Amino acid sequence: MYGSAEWRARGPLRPDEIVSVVLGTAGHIDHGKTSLVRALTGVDADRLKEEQDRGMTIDLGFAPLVLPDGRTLGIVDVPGHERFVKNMVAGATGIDLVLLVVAADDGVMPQTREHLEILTLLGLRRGLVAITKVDRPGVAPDLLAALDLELDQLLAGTFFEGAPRLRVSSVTGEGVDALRAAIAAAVAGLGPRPQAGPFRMPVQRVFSSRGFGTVLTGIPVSGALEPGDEVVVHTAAGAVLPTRIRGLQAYGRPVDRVRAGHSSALNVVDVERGAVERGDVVASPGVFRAGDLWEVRLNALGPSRLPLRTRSTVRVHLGTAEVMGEVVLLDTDEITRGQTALAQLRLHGPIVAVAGDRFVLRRHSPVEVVGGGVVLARSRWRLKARRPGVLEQLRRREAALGRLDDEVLLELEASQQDDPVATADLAVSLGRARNDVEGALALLAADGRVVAVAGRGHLTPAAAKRRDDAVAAASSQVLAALEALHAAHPARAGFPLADLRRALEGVVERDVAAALDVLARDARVALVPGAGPSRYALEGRPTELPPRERAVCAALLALLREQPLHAPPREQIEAQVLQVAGERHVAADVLDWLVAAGEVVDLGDGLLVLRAAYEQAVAAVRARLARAPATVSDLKVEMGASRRHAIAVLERLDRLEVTRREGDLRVLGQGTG
Ligand SMILES: Nc1nc2c(ncn2[C@@H]2O[C@H](COP(=O)(O)OP(=O)(O)OP(=O)(O)O)[C@@H](O)[C@H]2O)c(=O)[nH]1
Ligand SMILES: [Mg+2]
Repeated sequence: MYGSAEWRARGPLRPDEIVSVVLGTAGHIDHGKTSLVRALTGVDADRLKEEQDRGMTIDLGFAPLVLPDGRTLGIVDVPGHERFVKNMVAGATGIDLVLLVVAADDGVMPQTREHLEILTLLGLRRGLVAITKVDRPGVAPDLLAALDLELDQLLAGTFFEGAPRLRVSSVTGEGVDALRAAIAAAVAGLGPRPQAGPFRMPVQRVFSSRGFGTVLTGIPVSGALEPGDEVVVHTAAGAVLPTRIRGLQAYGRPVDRVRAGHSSALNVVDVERGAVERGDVVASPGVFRAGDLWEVRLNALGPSRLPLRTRSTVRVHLGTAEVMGEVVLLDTDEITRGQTALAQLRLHGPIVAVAGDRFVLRRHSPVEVVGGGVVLARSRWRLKARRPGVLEQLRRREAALGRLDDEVLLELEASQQDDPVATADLAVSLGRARNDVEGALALLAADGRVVAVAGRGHLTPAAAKRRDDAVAAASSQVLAALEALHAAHPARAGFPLADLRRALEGVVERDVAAALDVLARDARVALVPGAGPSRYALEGRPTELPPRERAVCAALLALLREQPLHAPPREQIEAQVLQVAGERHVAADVLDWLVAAGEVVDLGDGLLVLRAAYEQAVAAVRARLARAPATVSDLKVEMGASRRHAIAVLERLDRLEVTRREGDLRVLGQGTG
């Protein structure tokens, strides 16, 4: 039926026709999982030729189960063979309900236990037990009674304790309808899976479909998608491939929406089939950042009696990804079955994870499940063991799991900088939706647990205090530095930031910037207007020049007056007053001051002229040109200027549109200068 023309001909599946829960099988090899899925659904989930030839499941299989109420439930069928535990873990990701299969004639076997442990580590909460092959000769009532006892023991204390237990035969069909009804009841008890948050789907399978391109399948763990939505694929190599949803399918039929808990197939554009593999993650853009260092709570579990030592090499299964890495225990050196530890996973490749995600660890050699746990946070760096501060931080992260406001607060604390953290960055660090983080921040700010800095982000109150103190200290230093600069250069109107920075070596740059902002706002520092870079000055300083500068000023004016439009260039003028000035920069400062005060006009190119002489020259040019156009040589004579000065004056007048060039001649322009 599934995949058949008849099934597809039923047309699009409406969202309310799909149960947002996926059921996964579990159990030892050959115990009848795939046969039972076929008895329930009519679908052979062993789709690979090799699987059919060998009569054994290798990779994940998928089948839709139509429940008595007409709704469709997704089933993921997993392999029982111990060599394919990796595929089993990938299949168990995203499921909400487990069908544990135990063959009546074989009883509890190693992968019955191992799968149970993996499911427990992954945080599964609900299951059913199917005792298969009850039609087999030799399956007598006393054998079944013994198996029941064995199962009671195995399942006591696990999430299977008290779970429905049904005896079935996939050969005769005995018990299959009752099992279907029990599954429907369990689904009803679970309720729909929440679909809040950003979209995230670990990829289970990649294939290309003719005419459609690349299709990625999996069970979304959060969020929802519609055709046309933009998503990214985070790959094992750390790439982030942008793409868009062309179409969506569930169980081989088109749907107009997929959501958390639907076994989904995403048809994506512009992504090669070979570019994506199982373990990659499809996600809302800009929400998640892959990482290779993760802080975790670790629980040792599994068949092994061997301890798990710190710095062991492990395989980490998270989502559908499997990545090698090292586990560093932080509060102890080793743990054995039943024990727990705080740890850091140092992976050999990046994965996408979010606090609260479950994972399974397998030992590198011998390959066996040794434990698993919960992700607490992404780490910024390698953590050292037995650091009380680190352990305290991790315990607080653990307590904050599932409470977004606490997660946000801890992330702000962990940012360990006294600069505000932008909301977008916080959301990405946490892998949470921006809206949700904004909501949490608003509540935290209202309670005074964070401080908002308009337009920049948020700080913890402690960081805000440190920040205020640092800015206050920087402010005093800025004022002192400006005081000193003004004393050294009384004729200068202000000082560019570069001068201030030089005077404030050792003070953090961003504190200087913040201090200048505050001082300007409080009208204690002024920004001096003028061309070039901004210059800063102390507000309300007397504008009068001190005696030495006044003397220099008089000397300069006298020099300029002597030969108004024939004066030597600036450097020579400065040199000529050096005796009065004492230092070269004093003459330069005073000249700048005269220019700023408007008493001297800077013609550029080092040419200076007294304002009065400049204005006389301009008047002479205007009068001459009012009669007729004239050459530079004519105008030079009219102005009584050197050729250099005459050209400089005329170029300035051209810019002001008082004059205009026409070939070799100047004519009067429109400007009033
Ligand atoms: N008599 C009888 N045989 C069964 C029943 N269920 C399964 N079998 C047989 O048991 C063998 C294994 O069945 P599968 O369904 O492939 O077992 P599985 O659990 O899927 O195996 P793996 O996927 O490899 O772990 C097959 O030969 C089936 O025909 C049953 O209820 N009665
Ligand atoms: Mg199978």
